[in-house]
Amino acid sequence: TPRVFSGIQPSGGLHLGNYLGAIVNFVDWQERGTHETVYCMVDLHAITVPQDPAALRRNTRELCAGFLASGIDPERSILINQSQVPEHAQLAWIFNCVARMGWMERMTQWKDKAGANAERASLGLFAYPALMAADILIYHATHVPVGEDQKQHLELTRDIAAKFNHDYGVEFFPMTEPVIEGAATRVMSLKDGTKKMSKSDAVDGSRINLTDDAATIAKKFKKAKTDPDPLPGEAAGLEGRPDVRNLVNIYAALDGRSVDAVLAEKAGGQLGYFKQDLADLAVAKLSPISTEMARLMGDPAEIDRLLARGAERAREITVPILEKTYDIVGMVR
Ligand code: AQP
Repeated sequence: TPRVFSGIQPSGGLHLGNYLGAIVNFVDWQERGTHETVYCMVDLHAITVPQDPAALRRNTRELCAGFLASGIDPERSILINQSQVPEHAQLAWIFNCVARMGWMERMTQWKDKAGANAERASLGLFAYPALMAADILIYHATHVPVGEDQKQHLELTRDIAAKFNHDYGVEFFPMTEPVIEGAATRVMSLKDGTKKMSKSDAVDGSRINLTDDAATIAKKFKKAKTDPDPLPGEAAGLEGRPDVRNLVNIYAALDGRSVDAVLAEKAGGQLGYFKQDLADLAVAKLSPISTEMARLMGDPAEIDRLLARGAERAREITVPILEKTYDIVGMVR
């Protein structure tokens, strides 16, 4: 069966960027039914930067609740927590020995996150993309729906697969395709339209969390950075206005319309009114999800049961692929 794999870090709460850039597409692949779909909370990735243990545990369960509330069906998709399927980390070690230092050093996420302080960054942060390649390739997944920011890591995944196949003279790991699609592949910060919306941004007002209530959502959009000009009549008029462009993109994505269609209706409108409309739309779309998340979080034992079951199903796939990999590499079994 052709497979789709993707993951999200439990490094904080889910935000609108994760939802529109990733989860909406995860649900879409599940609904298409053309591929087996595997979705993962990547807790091993989360600890590449410091995490408080209690918060990590809560964020992992909350992320699971977010997947379920957004429409991931644990019967039709395989829903797992990374550390519960040990073959991810085991294959990652092999890939640490395949990937080259120089490849990793060129990763922009590494450069952004380690910054000038690479000496003090964790070894895990440096090796992050090799673990990501293992997450995908331990399922022989061919399609990986992600936001725009993950494009470079997916190219590296192909490089690792190709080098492994070449070094060992096999055609074992497939070439994966990044699937960067949907109306919002790059949702930007509400405080800076040139920076992506992210969990790790210290300013909570920079993002809409899936758990925010209606009043908080309205307040965050109201305080979102914009400029004093009214809305243009078409997308071309958003040139040089990244903050406004971001808000219009979010509106269009939430409403399932094109940016031009939204602007045709709102042309000439003041941003203050548009922000109110946007808040209403966001609340209408997100409040059923946050309500359902809160309900699911009331029974963490049920979430844990579900994840244990997901891990069992996943390992039917990952154990044989790891065994075959070890065999190719020459490990005595
Ligand atoms: N702003 C975004 N717009 C569109 N897609 C996004 N994704 C993340 N941010 C946006 C996509 O969500 C999936 C999970 O990514 P992640 O777990 O790395 O989430 P994050 O919010 O990017 O996490 P952090 O901790 O906040 O990381 P950094 O340090 O990168 O800011 C991916 O498919 C991602 O593309």
